[in-house]
Amino acid sequence: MMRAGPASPLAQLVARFGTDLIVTERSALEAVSIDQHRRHRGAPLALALPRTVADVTSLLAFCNAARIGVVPQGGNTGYCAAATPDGSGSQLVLSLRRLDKIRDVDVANGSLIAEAGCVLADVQKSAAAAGRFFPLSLGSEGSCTIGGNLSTNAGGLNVLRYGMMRELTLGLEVVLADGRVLSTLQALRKDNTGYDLKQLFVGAEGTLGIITAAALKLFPAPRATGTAFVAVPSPAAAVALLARLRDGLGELVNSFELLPNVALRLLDRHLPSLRQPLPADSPWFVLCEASSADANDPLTEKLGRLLEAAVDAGEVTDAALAQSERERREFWELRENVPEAQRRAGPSVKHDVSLPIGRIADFIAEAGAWITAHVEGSMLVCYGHLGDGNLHFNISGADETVAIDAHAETMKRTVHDMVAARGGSFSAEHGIGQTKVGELTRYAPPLELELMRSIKKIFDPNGIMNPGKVLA
Ligand code: FAD
Ligand code: 2HG
Ligand code: ZN
Repeated sequence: MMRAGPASPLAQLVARFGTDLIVTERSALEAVSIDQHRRHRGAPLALALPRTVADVTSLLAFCNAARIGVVPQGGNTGYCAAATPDGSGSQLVLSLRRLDKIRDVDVANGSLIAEAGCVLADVQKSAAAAGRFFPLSLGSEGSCTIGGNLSTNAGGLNVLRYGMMRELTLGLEVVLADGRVLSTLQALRKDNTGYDLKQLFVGAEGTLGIITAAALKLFPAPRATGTAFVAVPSPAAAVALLARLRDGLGELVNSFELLPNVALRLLDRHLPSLRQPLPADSPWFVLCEASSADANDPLTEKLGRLLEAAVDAGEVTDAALAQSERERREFWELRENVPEAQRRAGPSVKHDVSLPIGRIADFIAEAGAWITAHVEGSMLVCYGHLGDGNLHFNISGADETVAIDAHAETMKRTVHDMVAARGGSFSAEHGIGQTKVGELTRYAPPLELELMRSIKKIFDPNGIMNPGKVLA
């Protein structure tokens, strides 16, 4: 008589959790198998769609015992293929999209508790409905999730004033690899009871546990804003303007974004319906904004006066001040659509770097000159969060005949070495995922790598949490 062999891991998962929680249809697996750049394709074992924290607990306990790799996924908008499974067919993608409740909004405490699958824009709306403000703002906010924002320690457009996701976090609920739940959702602003464990999961890219909910900070709603689109002669002038605005407006400055001329030309070519407030005849532009909780604060006038002084000092050559919310939105749409305009222009090689702000101008000069001299037919689109010292130093081909990917390795090494020589970082806000694992091994001090590996072993001794991501 034939004895039945042990059931496959997939058969065991389906038998244990059912087809509502474990999805195997090819059509459902397609979207979760590929990163948003469509450059990394994996082959998942299945897609898990838990409905509750208890589901996540049982799933992880099961996977830990069976040694099944688990790849957490939120909106799948990340830039480093961190939410994409490998090609082995053995890893389970675990999407948090069904855990999407706002559990609590506490105006007196200035906090909100959101489940990990909440879309960022919905969290912003919940805060606004309570007369409060949740400041994290990204071009992907209509689809990225709080769990993904926490796990990448997302930055975005308001870091200058409010900080990255790490600074916006009061507490977390996390399911550990073995299924136990660690909860610090008390939303306390002060709590010095030993090590701050929650912070280990922020920026861990799903390698230490699964975040199921977070207590987040709320702020007073901005009731007055001053927003300007400004032409500047150089990155050095932009840095001087940043200092001038911060001297004049203090912590009210929330955004300071740098855009090169080529970004506006790409926007004009690929998204011509977006109105451009200034003639595109300046080499560089800045989009800056200040906001105040005081509805009577005349920020547009104050910004206008500071910009006039900047014109006299040679830091600014032209400026448009938003005169309405509609104009303000138009300015922001330009900035938020730069990645989309560059995507439409063809493949690009991206570098997400940060530097001390005082080193930004000489970095752009040196790295830009190197690209021009060594990568024939290249188009450098260097833009980003100058106020945070963070540049997106992205290179496309000037036309479709240029195979820019062929230069990716040489450009990466040169750019990252120039950043490292200035005390900067090769990953400012997009993380490591699977695309920058080699870079972390190369640039991180050995002691940091050793401690990171020790932490990984404590939280995930069987190596089931997002295998192959962050640490080699
Ligand atoms: P995913 O891509 O699904 O996952 C990202 C990582 O988090 C993966 O490692 C995944 O395994 C892990 N993860 C997801 N959920 C959980 C969870 N619940 N528990 C544990 N691990 C989890 N990023 C910025 O920082 N600043 C920007 O300005 C910015 N602008 C963008 C603009 C555009 C147009 C696009 C497409 C992306 C942009 N991004 C930006 C990148 C991206 O949106 C962010 O990294 C975002 O935080 C990812 O969220 P997500 O839900 O899509 O996460
Ligand atoms: C942004 O700031 C994003 O718009 C995208 O972080 C950066 O496309 C990029 O490289
Ligand atoms: Zn960015």
